[in-house]
Amino acid sequence: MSDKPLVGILMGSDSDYEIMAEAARALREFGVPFEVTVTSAHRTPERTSEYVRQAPGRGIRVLIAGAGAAAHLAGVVAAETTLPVIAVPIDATALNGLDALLAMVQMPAGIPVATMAIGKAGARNAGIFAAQILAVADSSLRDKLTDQRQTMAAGVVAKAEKLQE
Ligand code: RP5
Repeated sequence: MSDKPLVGILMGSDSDYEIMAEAARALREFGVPFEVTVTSAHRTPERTSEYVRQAPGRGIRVLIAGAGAAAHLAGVVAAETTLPVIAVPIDATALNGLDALLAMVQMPAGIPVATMAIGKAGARNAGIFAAQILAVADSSLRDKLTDQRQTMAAGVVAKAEKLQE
């Protein structure tokens, strides 16, 4: 796998980082190179647009976008590219992330985003899902994903057995 970033992790604010770090952690576990940037659909629309337009030329193959509140980032990103876009709703307001989830999941037909769960589980799954997309054309990455599933399953069995003690 190349050393150049294959996945771009975008977030609307640095306040999203604690959650979005889970996506980075998952990609690191699979050895997938990534980059992280803060860019907002509302506060920095031109920066967002420029990043997305340049991404394929720099080797980026998958984009992950995390945002809270009126979370238009993933949709705006998807509007600018045919790269796969994975959305992570962040719990940033009194609505506990439901606002972001609905904004991200209700894309109009024609501009899809793959919306994950709210918060850390969603961010981790975004990282794993990005790896799964890349694994379609990378058998060694596929093997790592299979190993991770087996490790996870073994962990569940070990915990179940411990409950029997
Ligand atoms: C969104 O607004 C960001 O993605 C963040 O989740 C939320 C709050 O941003 P800050 O006010 O903390 O910068 O655009």
